[in-house]
Amino acid sequence: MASFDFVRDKLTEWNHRDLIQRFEDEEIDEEGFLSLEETDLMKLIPKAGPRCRFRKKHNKYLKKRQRHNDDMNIQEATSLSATIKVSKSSSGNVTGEMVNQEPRQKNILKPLRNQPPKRSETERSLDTHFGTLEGSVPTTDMFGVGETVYDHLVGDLCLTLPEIETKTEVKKIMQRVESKLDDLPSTKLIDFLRGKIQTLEKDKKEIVGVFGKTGAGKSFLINTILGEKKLLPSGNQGACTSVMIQVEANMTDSKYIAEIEFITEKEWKEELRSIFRDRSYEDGNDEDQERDDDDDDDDDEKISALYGKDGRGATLEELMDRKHFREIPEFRLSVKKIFLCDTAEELSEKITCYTRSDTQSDTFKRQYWPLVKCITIKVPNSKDLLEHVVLVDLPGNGDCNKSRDEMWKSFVGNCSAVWIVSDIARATSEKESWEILDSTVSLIGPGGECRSISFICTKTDDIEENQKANARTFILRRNETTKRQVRDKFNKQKEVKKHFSGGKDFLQVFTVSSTEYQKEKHLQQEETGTITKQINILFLTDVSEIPKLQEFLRNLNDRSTKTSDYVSGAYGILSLIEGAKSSDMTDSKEEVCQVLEQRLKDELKSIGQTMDEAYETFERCLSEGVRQSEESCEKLMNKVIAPRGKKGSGYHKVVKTLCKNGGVYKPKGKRQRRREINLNESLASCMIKLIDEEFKTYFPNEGKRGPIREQIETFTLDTNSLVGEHPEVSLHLIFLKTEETELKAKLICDLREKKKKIYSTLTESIKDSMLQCYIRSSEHAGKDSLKRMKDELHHHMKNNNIFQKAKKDMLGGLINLKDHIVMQLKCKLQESMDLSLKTPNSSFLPDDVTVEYNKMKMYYEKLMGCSGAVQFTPRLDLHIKTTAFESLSENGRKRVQVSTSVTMLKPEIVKDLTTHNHNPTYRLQCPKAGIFQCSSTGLVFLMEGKGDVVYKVTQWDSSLLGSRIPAGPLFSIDCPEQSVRQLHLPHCMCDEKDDNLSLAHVTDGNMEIVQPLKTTATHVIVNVTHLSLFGLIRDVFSFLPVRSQVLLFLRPQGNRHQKRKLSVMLLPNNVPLCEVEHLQKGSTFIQTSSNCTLTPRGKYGLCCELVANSTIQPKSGQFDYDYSPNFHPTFQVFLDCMSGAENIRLSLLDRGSNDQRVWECLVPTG
Ligand SMILES: Nc1nc2c(ncn2[C@@H]2O[C@H](COP(=O)(O)OP(=O)(O)OP(=O)(O)O)[C@@H](O)[C@H]2O)c(=O)[nH]1
Ligand SMILES: [Mg+2]
Repeated sequence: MASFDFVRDKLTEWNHRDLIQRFEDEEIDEEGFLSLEETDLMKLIPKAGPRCRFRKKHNKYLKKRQRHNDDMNIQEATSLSATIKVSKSSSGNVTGEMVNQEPRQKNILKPLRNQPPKRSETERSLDTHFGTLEGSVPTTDMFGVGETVYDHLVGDLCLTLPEIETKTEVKKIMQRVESKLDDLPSTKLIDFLRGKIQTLEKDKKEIVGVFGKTGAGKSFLINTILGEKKLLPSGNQGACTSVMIQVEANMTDSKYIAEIEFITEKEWKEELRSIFRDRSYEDGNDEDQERDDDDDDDDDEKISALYGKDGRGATLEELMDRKHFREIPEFRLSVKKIFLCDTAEELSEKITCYTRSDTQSDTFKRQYWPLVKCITIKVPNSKDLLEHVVLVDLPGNGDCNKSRDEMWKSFVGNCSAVWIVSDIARATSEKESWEILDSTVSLIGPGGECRSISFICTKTDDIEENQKANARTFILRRNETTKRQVRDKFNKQKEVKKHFSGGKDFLQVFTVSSTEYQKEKHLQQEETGTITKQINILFLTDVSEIPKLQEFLRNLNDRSTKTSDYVSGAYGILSLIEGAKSSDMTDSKEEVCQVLEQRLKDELKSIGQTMDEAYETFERCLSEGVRQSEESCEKLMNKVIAPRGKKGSGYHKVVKTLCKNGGVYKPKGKRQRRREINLNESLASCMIKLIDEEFKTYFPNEGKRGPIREQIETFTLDTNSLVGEHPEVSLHLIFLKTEETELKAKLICDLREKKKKIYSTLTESIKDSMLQCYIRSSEHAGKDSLKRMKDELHHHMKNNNIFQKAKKDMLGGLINLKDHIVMQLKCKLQESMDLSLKTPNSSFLPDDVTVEYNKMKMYYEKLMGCSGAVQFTPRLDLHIKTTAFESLSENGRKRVQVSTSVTMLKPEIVKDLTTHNHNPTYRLQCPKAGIFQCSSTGLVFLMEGKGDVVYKVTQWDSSLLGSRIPAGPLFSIDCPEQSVRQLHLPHCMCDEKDDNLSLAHVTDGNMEIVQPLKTTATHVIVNVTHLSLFGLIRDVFSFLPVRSQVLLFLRPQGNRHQKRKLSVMLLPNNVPLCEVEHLQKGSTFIQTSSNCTLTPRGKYGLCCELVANSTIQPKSGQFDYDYSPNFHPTFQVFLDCMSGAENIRLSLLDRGSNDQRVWECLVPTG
């Protein structure tokens, strides 16, 4: 009972008393209340408004509760460890005290047990390094340098989990930070931080529009790609999808969800009225009319679907009677109807009457599709393909219903990719597919954002009886021929070619058989033998390219980029918080601010110039356009209102409807052949033609980026360049860098949206200028009304400077675009500079976020790849800022104090000393005393003053080594200024407690063994007095696993028929990448998540998927664990370049452990 009270209290407190009964009916007690999920909320609170309000309060409450639990843990843990420490120091024996702490310990463990049972490897691994987020803070060591922390940050590259998990982990971190912000009072900085965290999640989805003639197999294709036997209703003869359906991933739980959005009651009434009006034309109420039979079919289909026989002869009022909509109260209430199901089949059945028109059904069952605006289907377990992608089944060619038509156009204009589906037997002969392309090209091209078009030829399995004996050969041959024919035909489409540059991958042709694929998949699930499986897969990829379409979606989904964007933004936010705490370097801040403000000004000037050039170019084209349009305006108009072949009188209705509808006549029905008649577009066509070429140059969707986008991409305040000189504000600079990146990405999206609007300005402006005249014209009735309408239109068009105005409006759009880009860069970056560099130290900052910062930084570096890492300063515990040591100088002993933060620097490669048969020589310019790390080799130098460190990798001398073996490269190091005080050499051991590791110091042909000062998780540290050759060695060979890397190099394709060669190298993690790259000149290094853990002298195998004809040699290779100067590939993969796969999936299998997968990644080979 008490737990229902809790629910009642909460609902009352949150002003949701009306829900109490509903919650009680569903028997939601306290536990249920606390674990409510989105799908439950949809069921419990169907209306979006109250649901949103409830969700907000519910989330806030859960966060608060979670935080409270965490804080309790921290308090408990802190007090426990404090007690243990005290007892340890006083008695030297902790046992007795620990026993007394038992009840406390239980208290700590309890909430922890309530956490999700399965914590990821990454999280566990991070926790061992940093302590859990529940409170432990990184410790510093006896030097006060805090190596423990930074070494993990810089060196822990052995995490092998995919980026997908990273996002979940970093989201959790940011939720925690957000909840820390929740309780703080509102200040400019706090509000800014809150806003930033919220916008991290915002993500624009990529839309794939699936077009095609009815019956082509679109719905079945979508089902097959998603691995669902039945999801979108498909199949029956005579039944077809009649509404737009968007399919996306259900990211929250395992339910199949459908959200049905209806048109409004008013809109349906309007549609019925228009059907009635059309019928009255038929009855001869007006002087002249022409009626297309197809219109009647479509209208009748809608009426009989919804009303059955009752619809015949009924009046408008009767049809609007609410009794017809009793089963769908959501329609009347203008809310979405939601279905939640456990299986796809169940959902499919439920939504059929909302999606399909079934003309062949014998018995009447009310169908509601005429009332549906759009359906959204959410599919569980489809993150891989659909997390950032939406597939939209787009039947027909727009709609006569205004709101549906607007939605249809908006989908089409937002498509990143267009799929045109057609039956393979008619792919080139059938007009429909090509007409779809023709009629949508300006919407998807200059007026949209389509980057690729795919022709998908379905039903490849569908063959004649006499071809069955040689089915496979016939199918393969027909696939090939059709692909060629489609490409040839596409290349002849002038209109399409005009709008796209048509790069290499712009048009793709796929041949698929959904039926065969489903059959084979089903078979595979039943078969267990691997041999059968392989044969089937081969068969499938040849005959049905469904896997290629899945790969297409996977690439578009691009989860890793989205994760990187999220992590980069989150890292910036945490850097700002961390940076805001340290306020005592006002001089530096001021200096940096001045430099950045000047750079911002210069960069903006150059963007402004490019935009002005664009303006001038369009000005010229449009002026010519106005001249030509004014000359030929009558012709342009007559093309639409008096077309050849149409009888003047018979065309009366079209012109009248067109005037009533703002210049547009949309034929009714779903038939793809019916093209919209648009007078505004026709009037603008002359101007559009003249700007088309320039528009493609300045705002291309694919291929080149265009000058404006290039300017945005190259814009930079170059904050990295200031880190060396001002390391104390490096956090502020990191924040500014991530802000800049984020803003640029946003501006590129804005550019895309705004260019679509600019393109439609000409037509829109003309529509605007003609609007009053359309209304007047539509009022003409009776005898000669068509002539009077035409005269009215002609007269208005000639006397109102409509073309001049269109030109002005379009140029206005360009000015607006320039202002937007310049102002956004100026204001947003200035705001970021003010917040990070000009805000006085704030006491209102969340509790310490150092742990979160360090974790995020690690993710950031891991995702961005080490070789491309920007200079950075790992953040140590804020309380420890400097470390001191004694230095001997000319003036005697001197105490030197350096910052504990490590500055990552990119070394310069000394060209004179690096010829092609020599290893690279690096020079690291350390500007002052401090700790500096080389981003290429991982070496760390503690400098007692300014100095250039010059170093290279050299060959081990086996006669000096004797029985010892190298455990790292041998570095020859020099520093003319003699200012290196300490050297940290990177190792690759998984366990730093391995005491077989020591350091060899080679001078003048003698090798001295130096015992390390300390070994951290990633480095071996030694004090140095003089420099020469240094390298890590081991006393005995060890078979313990080591942190390793898989490096990939692709040798470019010589000619089209040659196979490409991918070299796969297995190396210890402390071999510098540049050394290997240097030896692999002529090949391209492919950056992937290369880290893994391998066993020295272990046997491994390589597996290559997603490309049909690849060969790998050898079948098994050994991980050598050596540091000889020549690094040879362990495996070579010969790729068939004709197979067309853009990505391949590589996996490394441990032969000694049942072929367990120890590393895998998706490799782009395009
Ligand atoms: N043999 C064969 N039949 C297929 C294949 N794909 C689809 N079909 C059949 O083609 C018919 C139409 O498929 P749908 O997926 O409903 O077609 P659609 O393009 O969605 O049609 P509309 O909804 O009317 O626009 C169904 O009977 C399917 O079973 C295929 O690859 N092979
Ligand atoms: Mg369909």
